[in-house]
Amino acid sequence: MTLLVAVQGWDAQAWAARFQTLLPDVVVAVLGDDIDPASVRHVVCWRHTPGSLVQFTNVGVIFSLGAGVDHMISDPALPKVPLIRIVDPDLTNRMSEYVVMHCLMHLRQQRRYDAQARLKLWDDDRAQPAAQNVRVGIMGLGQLGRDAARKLTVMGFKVAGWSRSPRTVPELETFAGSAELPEFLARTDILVCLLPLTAQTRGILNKNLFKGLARDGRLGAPVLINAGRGGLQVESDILSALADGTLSAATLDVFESEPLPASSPLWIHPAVTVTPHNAAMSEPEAVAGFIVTQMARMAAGEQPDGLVDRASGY
Ligand code: NDP
Ligand code: OXD
Repeated sequence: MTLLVAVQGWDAQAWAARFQTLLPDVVVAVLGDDIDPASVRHVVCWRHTPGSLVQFTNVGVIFSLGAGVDHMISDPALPKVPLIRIVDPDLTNRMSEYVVMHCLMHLRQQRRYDAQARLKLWDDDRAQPAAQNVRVGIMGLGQLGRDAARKLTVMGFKVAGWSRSPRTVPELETFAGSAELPEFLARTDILVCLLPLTAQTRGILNKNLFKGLARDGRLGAPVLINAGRGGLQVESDILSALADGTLSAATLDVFESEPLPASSPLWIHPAVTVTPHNAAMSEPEAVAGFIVTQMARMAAGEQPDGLVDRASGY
């Protein structure tokens, strides 16, 4: 029985070594190794080349090495077997650190003070709003969105969340579906996007949506933080919204094209913070452990965590 590592952009050998340590009795191979395709029962993948898994006709389950599964579902030739994604506290905590940090950076105007420091400029005359007067709206109330919401609430922000289906989350104002999106946006000063990329969400962060954000907030104009997927955002609309004051700033971890091309104006825009799609990196220790646990559960006939609903695309 073989576990196959099919990854692009990450160190496949390092992942294979980690799985081999945890599964000493299993053959662990990397896509491209000289193996019998019929021996492959488990595949772990991250941005594999579409079509490259069709040869593994005995595969029983495919794991994403991340929380997102758009990189797998976009492959029309993906074997029709259960898909499992990462639902792990290590990854969740990393994302919440990112979201809380960037909400605080915008609240406390840290980019402005960085720029002032480079000029040795001592200017403390701008008002500092309190977190309790700033409304954060989180798009996506899944594993990541709910944890970020809880931690932002602890920091004092007024937090609300938006999801596809109605969700009840203790101490959180919630909105659902396209009918309640306008009301959610109208009460939001910092928009945090933690949505999956699906046919329904592609391009959702566009100029019409930005125009619906609160115009009476304490940050001057609304702020966008996107750590979901680049395909959710229309980058030309973000740039024009920053230019005409519809948005005051953006923090972007994900991009329409990754790595972000050197020609993108986002790199050097003074109101944009760019991070290289590592808001919540998959840490091999934690993620491989999660996958091995799910393999054991499935072998025992139990329901695994992180089962993906192919129909909804996440
Ligand atoms: P979940 O599947 O747990 O949650 C997804 C949430 O999005 C759910 O609340 C779901 O609604 C909501 N949603 C989905 N489609 C729609 C829609 N059409 N309209 C409104 N809401 C919708 O995902 P996670 O929280 O675990 O992860 C979210 C995403 O974060 C991942 O898919 C991935 O793209 C991204 N990510 C990015 C990382 C990075 O480093 N930048 C790291 C990890 C993840 P409902 O509750 O009704 O189902
Ligand atoms: C993920 C990611 O989906 O890192 O986990 O983007």
